Amino acid sequence: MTVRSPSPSVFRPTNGVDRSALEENKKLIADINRRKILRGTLSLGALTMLTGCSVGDSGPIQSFLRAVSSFNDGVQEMLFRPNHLAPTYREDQVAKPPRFNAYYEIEDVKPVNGATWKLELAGLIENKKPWTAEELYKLPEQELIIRHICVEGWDYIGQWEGVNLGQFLKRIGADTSAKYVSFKCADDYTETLDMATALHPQTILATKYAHEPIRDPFGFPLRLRTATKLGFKNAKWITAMEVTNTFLPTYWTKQGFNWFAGI
Ligand SMILES: Nc1nc2c(c(=O)[nH]1)N[C@H]1C(S)=C(S)[C@@H](COP(=O)(O)O)O[C@H]1N2
Ligand SMILES: [Mo]
Repeated sequence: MTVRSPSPSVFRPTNGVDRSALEENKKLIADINRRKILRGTLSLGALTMLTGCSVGDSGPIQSFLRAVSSFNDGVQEMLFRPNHLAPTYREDQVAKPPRFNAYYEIEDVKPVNGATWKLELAGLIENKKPWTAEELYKLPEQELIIRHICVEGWDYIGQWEGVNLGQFLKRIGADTSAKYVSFKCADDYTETLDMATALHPQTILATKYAHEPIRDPFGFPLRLRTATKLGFKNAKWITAMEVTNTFLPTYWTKQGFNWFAGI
């Protein structure tokens, strides 16, 4: 599998925070604090727009963005409004097909065999019986027509259907007072959601796109879709779900990105 690096700095590991960048940008940080953090609207996208700097740019500004971004996890989490709904869209605005992304090229997607696939359950869950795709596709579906926003600078409106994650967590007897719901994927990607986002009314385990089973590149047979998070939080090709109080580093936090990644 070839690992893609469209904008090298995005994929470069963080070697700690560049303090000089922070010093230089003290005034800007103070400004952002006042104008954005207080309104709870700060995201990496907003930050890059504010600074007029692309996420692909290299140099100290990257470290600066990362520092402010990770500093914001706690603040964003505190300000997250559990029942505040993100915008939804009309069916005629839906992109067909959806737009593909992964940390590798579409040619390198390894389709998952829906007939043998199982969703494994772990951690603070009473009934850890694995689920087959057939069983999951029979659950009551919720529709979401929402915007997908990728930190690489593009977005699209998509129409998704699948079981509401909060309802599924209750069905399997998950401890919803735990801190995190984390996902493992067939391609070794991992993602973790805070429990408030997992229980948000616009978070689903998606099985369909535009009324058809999700196609291979987009996460067949099961992926996450949440309206309140950036693209990378939406794990595709999920193979296991764990309810836990332990924070597990994820693919993008290892790249230095903001974990909460709210939009
Ligand atoms: N398993 C897995 N899930 C993943 C990724 C990935 O590389 N592997 N990429 C993430 C990123 S960065 C984005 S923007 C979205 C893209 O979803 P889409 O292809 O349906 O648009 O999937 C996310 N989920
Ligand atoms: Mo993304």
